Amino acid sequence: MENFKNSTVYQIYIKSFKDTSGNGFGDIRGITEKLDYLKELGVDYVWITPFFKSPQRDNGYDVSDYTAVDSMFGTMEDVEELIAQAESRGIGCMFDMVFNHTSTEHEWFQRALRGEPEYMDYYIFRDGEPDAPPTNWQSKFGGPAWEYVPHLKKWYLHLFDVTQADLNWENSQVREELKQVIRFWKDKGVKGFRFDVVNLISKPELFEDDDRGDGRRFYTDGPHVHEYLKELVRDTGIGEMVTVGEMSSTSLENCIRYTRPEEHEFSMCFNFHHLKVDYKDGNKWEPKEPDHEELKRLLMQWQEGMQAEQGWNAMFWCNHDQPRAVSRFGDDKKYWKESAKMLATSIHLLRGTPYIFQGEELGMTNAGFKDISEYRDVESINYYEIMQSEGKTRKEALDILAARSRDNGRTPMQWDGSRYAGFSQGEPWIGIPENHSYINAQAEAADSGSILNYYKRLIALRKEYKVISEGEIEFIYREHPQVLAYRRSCQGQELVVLANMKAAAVDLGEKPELEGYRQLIGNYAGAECEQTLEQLKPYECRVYIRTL
Ligand code: TEU
Repeated sequence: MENFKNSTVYQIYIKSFKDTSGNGFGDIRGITEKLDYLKELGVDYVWITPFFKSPQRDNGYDVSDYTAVDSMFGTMEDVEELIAQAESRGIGCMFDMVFNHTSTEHEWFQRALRGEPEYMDYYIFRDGEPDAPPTNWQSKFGGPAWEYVPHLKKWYLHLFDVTQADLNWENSQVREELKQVIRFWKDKGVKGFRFDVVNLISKPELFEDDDRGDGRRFYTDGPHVHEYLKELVRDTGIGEMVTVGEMSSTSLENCIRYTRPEEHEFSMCFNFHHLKVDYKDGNKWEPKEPDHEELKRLLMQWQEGMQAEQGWNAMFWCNHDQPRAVSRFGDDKKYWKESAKMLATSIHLLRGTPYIFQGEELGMTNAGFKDISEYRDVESINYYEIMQSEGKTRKEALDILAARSRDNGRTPMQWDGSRYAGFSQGEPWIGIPENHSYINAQAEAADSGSILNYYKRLIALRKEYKVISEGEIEFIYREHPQVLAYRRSCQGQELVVLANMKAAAVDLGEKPELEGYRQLIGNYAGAECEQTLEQLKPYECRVYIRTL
């Protein structure tokens, strides 16, 4: 069995995990300090978001030197110590490779700006007049995707921030440079990699306008992407390691190719379709209530589609770009514990490798920011202006940010109930929700019914039962509008998962077939646990198992 199938990955957003220096920013030593917590939780890998040299315009996703550690996070020795300490606890480190673009402060871009042809060809420069960008594409963070450089009389492409220039993967020299980066970290003992927006690396031959300025169809899963990934994997020998690609606006067909073993690309990939069910008309800045039927339809489609072709999913609700799942798909007040546990159960027991984003295991909530001065994210700050320029009031824009901003997932890890939540001795770079008085690792470790202890159990079950990591999946109650339900089976082990995704109690309609099963885990305990088989309480989930 491939080891990534029975593994659980924990994502660390370094800036907000643990600060050991007191400057308000998390650091590498902070991660090392908390390795025992992670071991106790039971995770196999930690994916650490970028700590490489960077001007931090996009919190490290704007890298100016791929093989140097940014001094704000520590030193190379700190990184080596972290890798060694993690390994001694059986935890593998996965580093985050941001290869679609570099910071404009990267030496390559600086040399391109100086007009060195060799380095200009590292990026995507196009001729043009100062008032006519090559295409009308919008950047993902708002505004045009092209920036004019007067002294070169050329435009460069940036799908993200203006300080994140897209690399030209058509240039084999660029591909060689990036392979060197992988070899460098691999030699340090890293066990896996996450690849940022890696399905955007292959740009089209011809750059054309789009009716709505949305260039995605031209560069998403682009013409040579599979070829480039195969080459990268082959030439760096990372085929034996755990690799995960972040795939933006991708398709099922492509994700099958990115992950099926005989393609020799990645172990697994992230897609985001299920996290758009609360976008009106696909627009992140037009929130609506989550559409649970659509959520269920998408999960079923991807689970079945990937299974049919031996693809493999990375399963997740949260990351550093997303609002907190319990606030978004659950109820972070009345049914805080129940809904957090239901969300955990439903995703961890699907077919794929589960990812936990720091604090998710505590049921951390959205930030609750009320003023624009509390936000730090470049995308949020840009869209605050854009939304108002498009006619929204300040209040409306702030309400949308409160639901949608990436900063919701970036507040400091809540270690304890003290002033700065045990994250730092000094004032953190971004605010901490008041609920850290009770939503924190210390309090939850001591409470057997906590969300934290529930996660520990789920992670442990994955190691105990092969059916969780390897079982086939089949959905049941397919047409039910609010219950996600499935059966997994593997070599005589069978598992049934029932999850009520909403706050209203619900009837299943007909009794589940549970002859010979026993309950393995569930989110209602003790006296609350009296159950009729065909009814589920608000956000209730139950898992049953039998061995044939
Ligand atoms: O994110 C890719 C990405 O496109 C989204 O998650 C994006 O943040 C969101 O859709 C905007 O609405 C990756 C990283 O995870 C993110 O932090 C970086 O900002 C981005 O790439 C650029 O490197």
